[in-house]
Amino acid sequence: MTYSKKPLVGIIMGSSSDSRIMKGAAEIFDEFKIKHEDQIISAHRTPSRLAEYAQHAEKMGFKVIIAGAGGAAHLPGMIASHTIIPVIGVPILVYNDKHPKKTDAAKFSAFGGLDSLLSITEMPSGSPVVSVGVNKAGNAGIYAMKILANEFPELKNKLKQHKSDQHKSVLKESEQLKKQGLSKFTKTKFK
Ligand code: RP5
Repeated sequence: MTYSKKPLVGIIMGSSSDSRIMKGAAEIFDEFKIKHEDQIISAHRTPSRLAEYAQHAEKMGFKVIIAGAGGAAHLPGMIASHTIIPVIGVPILVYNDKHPKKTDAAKFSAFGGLDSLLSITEMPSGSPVVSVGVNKAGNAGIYAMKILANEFPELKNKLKQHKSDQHKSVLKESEQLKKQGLSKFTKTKFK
C-alpha cells in the first residue's frame, strides 16, 4: 500500500468557518502528496453524522484523523470516543464571518481560542486526544505525517528534508538581517 493512492488521513472541522484555518493541514499533505479526505462534521449540529463518520473513518482505513473546532470544540473528543484511530485536535480561534455584525468583537470567540484549547486537551482519563496549538493546523499535518512515517518509510526522508529546508530558510533570513541591519530588515520584511 502507498500513502498517495487512497486517503489515509481524515480532516474534519466543525464548520465551514474553520476551513480557512484547517487548510493549513491540507497544504502540508498536498505538498507531500498524501491523500486526505475533508469533511464538515459538527459535534453539536450533526451529532448522528459524527457517529457515522467514525465508522466511515474505520472502514476507509484512515491512520489518523485531524479534527478542528472552535468554541466548545467537542468534535475531536467525541470522534475519539467513537474510534480507536488516533485523533489530533486543532483548537480554533473562532472567526465567524456568518455573524450579521461585522465588528471583530462579534466575530471572535469570547476567550480567544483558549476555550477550544482547554476543551480539546482536558479529555477525561482513558479517552485521549492530542492537541496542537491554537490555529496550528499545519503542525497537525506534520505530526500526522510522523505517524504515517512509521508505516511508510519514504515519508521519513520527506520529513528530514522538510526539517533541513526550515533550517536553510532561517539561515537565509539571518544572512539578510545581518546584511541589511535590523531597522531596514524589519521595514522590508513586515511592510
Ligand atoms: C464550532 O463553532 C465550529 O468548530 C466553529 O469553530 C464554531 C463557530 O461555527 P459557525 O458558527 O461559524 O458555524 O462548532
